[in-house]
Amino acid sequence: MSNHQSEIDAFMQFIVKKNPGEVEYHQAVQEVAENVIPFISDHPEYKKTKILERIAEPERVVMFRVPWIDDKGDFQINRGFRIQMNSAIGPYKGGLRFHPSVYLGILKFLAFEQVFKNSLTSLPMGGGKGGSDFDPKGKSDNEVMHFCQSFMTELYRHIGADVDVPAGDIGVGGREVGFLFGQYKRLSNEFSGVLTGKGLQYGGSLIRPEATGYGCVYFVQEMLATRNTDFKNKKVVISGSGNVAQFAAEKVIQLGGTVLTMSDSNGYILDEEGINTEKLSFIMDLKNNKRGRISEYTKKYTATFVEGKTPWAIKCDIALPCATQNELTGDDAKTLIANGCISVAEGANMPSTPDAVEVFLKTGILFAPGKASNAGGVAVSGLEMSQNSLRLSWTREEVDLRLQEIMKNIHATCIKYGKHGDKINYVKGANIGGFVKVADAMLAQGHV
Ligand code: NDP
Ligand code: 2IT
Repeated sequence: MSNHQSEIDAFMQFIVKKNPGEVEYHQAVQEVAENVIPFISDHPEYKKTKILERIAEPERVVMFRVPWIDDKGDFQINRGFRIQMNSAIGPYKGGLRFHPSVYLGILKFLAFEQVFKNSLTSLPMGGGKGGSDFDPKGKSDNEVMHFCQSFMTELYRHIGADVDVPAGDIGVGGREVGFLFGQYKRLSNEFSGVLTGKGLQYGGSLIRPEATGYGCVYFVQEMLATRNTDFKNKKVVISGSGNVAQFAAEKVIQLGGTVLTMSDSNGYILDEEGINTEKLSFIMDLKNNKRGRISEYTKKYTATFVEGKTPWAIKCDIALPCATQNELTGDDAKTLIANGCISVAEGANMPSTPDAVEVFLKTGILFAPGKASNAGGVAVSGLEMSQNSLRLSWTREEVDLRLQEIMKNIHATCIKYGKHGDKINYVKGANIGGFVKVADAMLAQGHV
């Protein structure tokens, strides 16, 4: 146990009391506090000015009613949110999540993580997150559009290209960003880079759809290189089948790995032969256009569908959780290790429970926390903002190279702050590496 434990406990009591019931938020803050509080003890300037306490209090939280009418003509009311967490190093930046589980605690955890993640990218972006308890599943395009228009009718007054720049997350992809952008433009009479993840025809960046998944795999490449190995012939287990999972799978296949599984909230498919490029395009069409279920894969290809389970019991070399928070437990972590897994990188935000993280850190496998390994998405969002400001579009190759460079730099930052002897604690490295820049900016800006 760290000799700072009583300080960490006291800090967490303060956080729990101030944010009652927001368990995911407590979890995200605790993980950072465990690394940052011992670090702060050697930096009295951060302690005296209560930087961590300030970082854990959102600068602003907006909550609003989102009324809309469904295809049957019935009234629907959802709740909308935007958490403007920290603007010390740039405009608030972070995605929007549309999922029935959304409430303040989930968005505050995501906004808090985003502050550190965005800092790690080395681009000038503060942290934010938003969304709604709206469930896009089973809704028509028309209903999704009406919802997005109503959501933006309130949100537009709180955002702006130099103020707060939302993007996608769970349940928010190209279709939703398009509807949101259209409504922002109508209301503000302005065509600006106010959202990222836009379509290529209206200011989007090449490689933004691929960026989170590709970035995650680039990060694993860096970690594997520290052990003189790579993706060739590695068995890879992936959860999720949305944006992040799809492009993580694509990059793994390109690098010679074998993708054994993908999943959705109903269960996972196991394809012992490996999901190849052709099979992956079937999944992309199934998920992005037909909006079907992953179980439908077994109608077309030889594979097993395992209902109601996550894929962590499948023997693999590398695991990439790319679905949602707390999808990989301590027991799953033990199973992965027992099966010989050498690396786990989080494509999702906080997919590993604290118990799982503890197992990974104890056994010393190559474990990358989401704020480092999934930062590629927001990094290319930052590049989309730059291109919008310049009124230019960079080529695929140029954006991809910049993304690779950024993931390498994040890996180097994790080493700088997380190396102990021949071991690298990427969790500590990412937390402290992300903290320092934000803390120094806050110090410089005075009592804000
Ligand atoms: P998508 O909506 O495209 O896909 C989400 C996937 O996760 C779907 O397969 C979905 O299944 C599954 N999923 C969602 N919720 C649950 C749940 N409660 N239990 C089990 N499975 C679930 O989202 P993304 O791919 O964009 O996001 C995935 C993760 O990556 C999230 O944690 C997100 O915060 C994170 N992330 C995303 C970034 C981005 O650029 N998009 C950037 C960085 C992180 P189903 O269809 O059944 O709901
Ligand atoms: O969690 C994340 O980093 C995202 N959902 C992407 C945010 C963004 O602004 O691109």
